[in-house]
Amino acid sequence: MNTTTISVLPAVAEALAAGQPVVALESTIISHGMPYPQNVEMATEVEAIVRANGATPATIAVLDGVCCVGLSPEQLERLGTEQGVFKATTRDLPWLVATRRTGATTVAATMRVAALAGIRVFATGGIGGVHRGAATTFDVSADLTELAVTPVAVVSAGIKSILDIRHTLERMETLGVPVVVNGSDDFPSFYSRTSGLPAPRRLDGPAELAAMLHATWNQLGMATGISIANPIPAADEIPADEIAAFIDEALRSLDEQGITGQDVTPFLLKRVVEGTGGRSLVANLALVRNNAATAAQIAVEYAKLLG
Ligand code: PSU
Ligand code: MN
Repeated sequence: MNTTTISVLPAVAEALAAGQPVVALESTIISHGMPYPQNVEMATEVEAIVRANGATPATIAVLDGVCCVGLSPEQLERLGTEQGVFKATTRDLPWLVATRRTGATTVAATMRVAALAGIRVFATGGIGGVHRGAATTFDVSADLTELAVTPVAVVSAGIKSILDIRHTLERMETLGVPVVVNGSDDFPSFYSRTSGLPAPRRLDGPAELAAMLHATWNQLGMATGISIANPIPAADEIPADEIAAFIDEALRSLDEQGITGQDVTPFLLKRVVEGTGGRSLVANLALVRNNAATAAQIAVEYAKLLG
């Protein structure tokens, strides 16, 4: 790998070389998923939580055409404040690298770069999925197709109900992506611990989850990603029926304003934060913290199985 294409922060490279646990973190959530300054505070705090749980954090972004694995505080600030940072999914990586541009990576692109660097565990807030109305718009996140082909375990709080959760789960089944819920029989819907849909499979705690990572890649030789849904802590949850009205309002203004393509998810996230007067942002921050801790604990247990 040409060093001008991918740059791994020394602390991350050392941990990887020593077989120590590393957790990847995405950057679309910083540049396009939350307002400033909460986005930069969140990114900084989440790295500290990963460390406190025994792993090394590696926030991923493309900066001036270089795929960066692990960022400095200045680089995090830049992603949280700079205008014109592209939202980068997998198909955008070659263009950003070739033109030396700057992009914040989605779950899909973060998985791809994490895998290039040898990182197997990744924490985020929510993954993308099948959008409501996808039968006519064809709008299905590349996060799902990336999960099918890239061996990284993604810890999220499930899928926001701005998406079609039932059809997202169907799609992941078709793509052969293992989906497991941590500690619950219900599939969570980001702000809520439930979605009205059952967990496809359930495991309880980091050791059991790490055993499934090991089974997937090391025992069965599968090359897929793994979707780990980690329900928001009960104290932080917004019940599904309370958030539903705000999500419906966001979807209505999406239609009215004719927003399509890559702008859909950032637009909806912003509208829900505005609609709830910031309450959804508080829940969002809480679930990201929770996912970072769980992901670090899984990475620690998985490293033991490999060591
Ligand atoms: N869902 C959230 N918050 C987010 C995202 C999704 O609750 O910030 C971001 C993630 O980076 C995810 C991306 O990978 O949006 C999906 O975008 P799209 O639907 O355009 O694939
Ligand atoms: Mn889309």
